Amino acid sequence: MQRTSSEPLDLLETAVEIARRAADTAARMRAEAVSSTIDTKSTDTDVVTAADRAVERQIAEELRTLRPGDALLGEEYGSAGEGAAVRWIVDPIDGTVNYLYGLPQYAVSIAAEVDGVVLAGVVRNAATGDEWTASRGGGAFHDGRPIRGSRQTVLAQALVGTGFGYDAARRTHQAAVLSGLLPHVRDIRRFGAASLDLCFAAEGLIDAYYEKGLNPWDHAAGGLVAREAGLTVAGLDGAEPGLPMVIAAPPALFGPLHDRLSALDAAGGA
Ligand code: LIP
Repeated sequence: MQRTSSEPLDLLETAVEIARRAADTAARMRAEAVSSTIDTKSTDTDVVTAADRAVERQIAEELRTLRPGDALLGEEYGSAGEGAAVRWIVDPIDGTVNYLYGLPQYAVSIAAEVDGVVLAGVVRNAATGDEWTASRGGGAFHDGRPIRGSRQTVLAQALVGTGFGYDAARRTHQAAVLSGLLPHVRDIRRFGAASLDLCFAAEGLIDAYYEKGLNPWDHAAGGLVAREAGLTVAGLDGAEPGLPMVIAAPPALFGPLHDRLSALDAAGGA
């Protein structure tokens, strides 16, 4: 039965159904790969790439069946169906290094955008089953429980999440930014999956999060969860969150963190 609604809760229902099946596939493939890698000596990277691609194909096929007129932007296969009002933004496995190592911090992230505005999003930890959801104007939830971000107001007492790119030149600059920020916050946490980092900030498990170099599929769903939990989610100098910078923080912390990151040229470098 094809679906055409662009109502946030209807979009969320579809995203959640698909994300749950996709997360099961990711978990199953990892379990199978652990045994097969030992038997076939295929490379770890092949294992991760195979799972990434298989999960995105599954998501894309289910979306084509349920919502044939919609567009899709996925990490592995890029864009399809340009120009449609509804676009699905998909990261099949966010936290691929964690997936490779078996660290239980990797997620399926699916967001639904209508006319350029994200209206629904789900982030499902494929290792633990933890699931964060949000719909625009409808609040943010962890396993169905309403969540709100941190009430921390002092940057020096803030636990701040971040992440680093893969490119050595970019990591050099990110390390310099980190060393400039570290003396001014309580501490730093690096979990390895942006979508989950944003959900942790939405729940107050960390006080704030920032990262340079995120693609739309990394932050579309988690960014809505954070926004609906009361956080400010933006780039530097009033920009939308995007490749140069994503900052997610409670309003009282956003300014001090933003200004510190701006002074450190956090959006600069490679
Ligand atoms: C990851 C991001 C994370 C970043 C990692 C990596 P991937 O995405 O979610 O925030 O710090 O370097 O880019 O590559 O695992 O899908």
